[in-house]
Amino acid sequence: MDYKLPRLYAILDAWPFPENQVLFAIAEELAAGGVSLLQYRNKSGNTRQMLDQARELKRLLGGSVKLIMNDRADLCVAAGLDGVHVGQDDLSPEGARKVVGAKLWLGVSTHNPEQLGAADRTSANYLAIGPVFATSSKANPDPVIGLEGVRRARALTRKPLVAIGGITRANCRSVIEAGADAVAVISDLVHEPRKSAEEFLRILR
Ligand code: 3NM
Repeated sequence: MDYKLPRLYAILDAWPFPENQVLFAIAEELAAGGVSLLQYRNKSGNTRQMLDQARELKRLLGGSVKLIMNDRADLCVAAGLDGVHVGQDDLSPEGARKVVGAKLWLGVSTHNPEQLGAADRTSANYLAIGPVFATSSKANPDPVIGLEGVRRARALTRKPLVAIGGITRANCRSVIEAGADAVAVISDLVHEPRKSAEEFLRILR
């Protein structure tokens, strides 16, 4: 299995889009714009809704886009997605690994050097660090780490490093230059998904 990350890691956050139609249209636009790694994130849906939405994403995009389930290793397996991403309050990385098995992708969110160091010692395939900049897409975000935080994280791990939080087309290049392998983005992709994805990928080429 190849764990090389594309520069752009799109996150599809379900809560602003109660209509499935809209959610799936955004996902398809992202794929049309060149997104090849997409996380499905739903902090408010019930389990059945999440399973149904994840299965539909797989049906629509499964051939061309790697699909990662946020938080829920069980739903990752049930929907046949490509991996799971866990945070500090979810199943532990090794707990999630037991559920998804050796072959699927496992990502772990971290917010400071201690968490990053601990996650580096797990079987995670990539690590996320953030928030790099201020974000309004997450409830109760951890303190902003800035580009300096990305540089510190880079020095602490050889695993692929994803930076997240407040990343836009305007600042993404500085984040990669600080040592991140990829940027994960919610809000700066959502309004014109195809055009924004194309622009991110052009800037980060
Ligand atoms: N996790 P936007 S910041 C989902 O710090 C998430 O781990 C973060 O959204 C972390 O691109 C964040 O709109 C929100 O800022 C990212």
